[in-house]
Amino acid sequence: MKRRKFIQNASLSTLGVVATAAIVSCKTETETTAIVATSNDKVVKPLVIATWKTDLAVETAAEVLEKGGSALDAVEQGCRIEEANEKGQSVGKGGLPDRDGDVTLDACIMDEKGNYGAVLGVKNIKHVISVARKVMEDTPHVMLVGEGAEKFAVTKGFERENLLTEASKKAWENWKIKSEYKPIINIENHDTIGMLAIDKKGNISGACTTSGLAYKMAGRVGDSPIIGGGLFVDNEIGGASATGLGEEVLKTVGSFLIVELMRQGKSPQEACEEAIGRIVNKPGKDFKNFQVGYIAVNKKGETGAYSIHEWFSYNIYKDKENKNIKSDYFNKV
Ligand code: SD4
Repeated sequence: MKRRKFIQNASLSTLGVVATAAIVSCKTETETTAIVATSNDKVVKPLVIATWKTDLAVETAAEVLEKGGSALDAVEQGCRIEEANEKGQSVGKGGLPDRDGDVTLDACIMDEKGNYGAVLGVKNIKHVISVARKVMEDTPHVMLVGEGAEKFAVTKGFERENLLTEASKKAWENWKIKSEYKPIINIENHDTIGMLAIDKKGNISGACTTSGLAYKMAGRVGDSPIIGGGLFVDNEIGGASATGLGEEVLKTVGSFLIVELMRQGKSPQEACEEAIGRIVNKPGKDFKNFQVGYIAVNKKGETGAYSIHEWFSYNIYKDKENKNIKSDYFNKV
């Protein structure tokens, strides 16, 4: 099957309004799927959307954008706030450790050119989102893992530090009494941060950073640092990010799926709902004990969010206001 992609950029001048229209179409011999991109609709920018209650992170990203900074700088700076927040037990310093007591971090970042960088299973370095950016910008690779990633970070000036706080150590010691390993995720309270931003130029970037599942097997990596899983950005279409049980997100390539659904004409909300549907509608899938939540934004600055269960929320900055909003969800019984 032949597949061709046409991208056209055209300047239109209608009724004194100048707008840029990007027309993206994917043609095969039997079908024409099209749509998406900007028209002369009002584009909401700057804009930031991030998983969970992440007021300060979103405010920080918004400040970068309001000063004319890039979406890439905004998502990096925003995510660093959560990485430094020791109270958040699923990101950066203070993250809950794996079953051996090691805090291992995963992160990835994507820019408006479709570039991607990631680090997986990194110990002793707090700002892994910035290390992921260095991988993207300063190496010929897209992913560095474990010790190699840590060594790379140190060569780039990042300092090693103990990421296990007293509170997280205590929680791990309590967990060890029973050592019950269930790869499920509490549906109410998580704070992996996935963030998407549109800057004043209309460019979109995204970032995602986490310590992964608490008490995971040593070496386990979830969706967060994987392109198309925890994050995907296509500057012509939009972006998406995930939180929750990474295994389920990975099996459905959730963030990539959402962006592709938007490319086919779905709104960010419809695309998030369909991506959750792909998880929960698998025959025999017992989704009662795990959570997955998605956020998405399209090129126009329309947003969407959806989760399996109640309790997922997201922060959104637009029209100069930063709000935490409860997401709509699937399991209403
Ligand atoms: C993971 N998706 O490692 C992450 C965990 C998460 O809020 O999002 N926690 O599977």
